[in-house]
Amino acid sequence: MAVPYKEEEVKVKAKEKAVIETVNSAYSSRMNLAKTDQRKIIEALSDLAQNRYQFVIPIGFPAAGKSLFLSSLFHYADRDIAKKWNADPKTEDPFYYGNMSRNAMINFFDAKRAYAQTKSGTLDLIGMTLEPMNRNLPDLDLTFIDLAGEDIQRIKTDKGGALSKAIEGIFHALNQKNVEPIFCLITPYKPSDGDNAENDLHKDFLSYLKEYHADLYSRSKFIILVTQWDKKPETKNLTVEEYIQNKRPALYTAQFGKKAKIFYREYSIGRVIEAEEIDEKTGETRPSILINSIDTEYPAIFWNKLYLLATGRSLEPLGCWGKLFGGFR
Ligand SMILES: Nc1nc2c(ncn2[C@@H]2O[C@H](COP(=O)(O)OP(=O)(O)OP(=O)(O)O)[C@@H](O)[C@H]2O)c(=O)[nH]1
Ligand SMILES: [Mg+2]
Repeated sequence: MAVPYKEEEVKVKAKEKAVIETVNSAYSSRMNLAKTDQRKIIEALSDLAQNRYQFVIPIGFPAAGKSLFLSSLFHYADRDIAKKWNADPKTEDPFYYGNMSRNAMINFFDAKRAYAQTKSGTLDLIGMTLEPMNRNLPDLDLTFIDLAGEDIQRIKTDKGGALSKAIEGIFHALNQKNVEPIFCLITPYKPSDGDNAENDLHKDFLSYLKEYHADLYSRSKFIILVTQWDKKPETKNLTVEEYIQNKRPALYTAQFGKKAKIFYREYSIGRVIEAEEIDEKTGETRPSILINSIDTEYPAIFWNKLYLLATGRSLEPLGCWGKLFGGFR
């Protein structure tokens, strides 16, 4: 019986190796902002804006859960067969490398592992079209921008209060008529730097947007997502709105633009177990996670909300979502 066991082990190792290789190549091919001309970023994003792409931009500290939130969305979009729409990933420039990252995110999820930290100075630009099966509903072209929390946190007054030129370039490019980006303000249930630091980061980001890109601010839509909601004890009776009100008052009381739409939602990628793993090269242990079960309800609700926000149309027959999940505030 020893031989088949070994074969199985070899297969598992080969699969893991393939996953790691995909991910490594995706890391090295992420858009490197330091080496990218600001003009080129503005040009590429302006083209997308003119072609009516809907931008979705997660904002949050390092380790808030931005990349895993996107991984969860893309995994669902790729793998769920019960949904009433199809995801068509964009593979051509400027999405070529972002598509590799998207694949890596999905492979990592399949292997129950987490996508590693987004390196400072890099970003993933991921494009896809959401194609509803119902022919009466329009297709939706989407661009997701995954930034590094390390770069975003520079907006905090005590960390300099200014973004890099390249990220500034992104906001300039989005500051066009008819562009109504959706910012996902990502804040974890149990932040490692504490609730006050989280509150300040989002407050400073909103102040920055309001002051320096006022038109963009007034056109933007905001979804406030409390991620890692699985860390909330099941016995604890708490709604996401109560949580925001108590722990992130700056978000609760923020004066968004007149047209701004704002929603609160909790999110969890699934059942996550924190574990350590050994680095094969260095032999050192490092913190890691095992995604024990993948949640499908949170991404399903989020995709529906996103489509509704962007198109004003519902992917599901009316009433169905409300009945099943209690709606999306
Ligand atoms: N329990 C639990 N942990 C999560 C969840 N989402 C993220 N995490 C944890 O948070 C860590 C960081 O998640 P990422 O998605 O990489 O964070 P990020 O915001 O992209 O961080 P940067 O790339 O540094 O900006 C993960 O390794 C997990 O330990 C979740 O839904 N549940
Ligand atoms: Mg990340």
